[in-house]
Amino acid sequence: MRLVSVALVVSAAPGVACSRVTSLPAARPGAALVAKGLVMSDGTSLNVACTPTGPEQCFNARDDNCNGVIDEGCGTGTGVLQFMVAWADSPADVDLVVTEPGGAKVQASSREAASGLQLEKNCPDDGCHGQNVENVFFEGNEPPRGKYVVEVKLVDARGADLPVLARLSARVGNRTFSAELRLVPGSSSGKQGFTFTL
Ligand SMILES: [Ca+2]
Ligand SMILES: [Ca+2]
Repeated sequence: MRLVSVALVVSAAPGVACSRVTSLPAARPGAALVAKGLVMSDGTSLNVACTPTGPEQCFNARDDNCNGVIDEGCGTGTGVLQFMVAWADSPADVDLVVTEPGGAKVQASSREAASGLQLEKNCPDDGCHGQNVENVFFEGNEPPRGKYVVEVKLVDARGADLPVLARLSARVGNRTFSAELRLVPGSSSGKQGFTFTL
């Protein structure tokens, strides 16, 4: 009862411009987007619990501050869908390949799909200065619905220590999740990732 009476006093106080509030704030873009039927590749576990570790760090494919955005403030494109792999300063050639519901693949050899899903960078060949990341994101608010396949491939170890350690993160709507990958050459261990339905 006491809390209620305090609230009434505040709202009736002179100078409080209640009339300025004309509508409720809009929901964050992508609030309704949820990854359903998430399946990881064998031997890879998914981390869905975000633990804040401090300010956002760049080029680590981690939502360090747990605000639902991966590597924000780093000049990295983001949107209601974002997939990012980071493998530090390894010389290895690692590729991120995202197949969207219509079957179009976004990857180093075809960096943009008709939907607007796009790959930002091909590392290490684009000159990544020891901060290898590849980032695929969707800029609008209505990505194609259906099944997505997100794969990380070790294309060529190029003399790197094995396994190549990489982190794959995803943002779907307002949630992020991630997985630690250990990539070694070979048909199954050289390709890891997940599928989900939007
Ligand atoms: Ca963040
Ligand atoms: Ca980060």
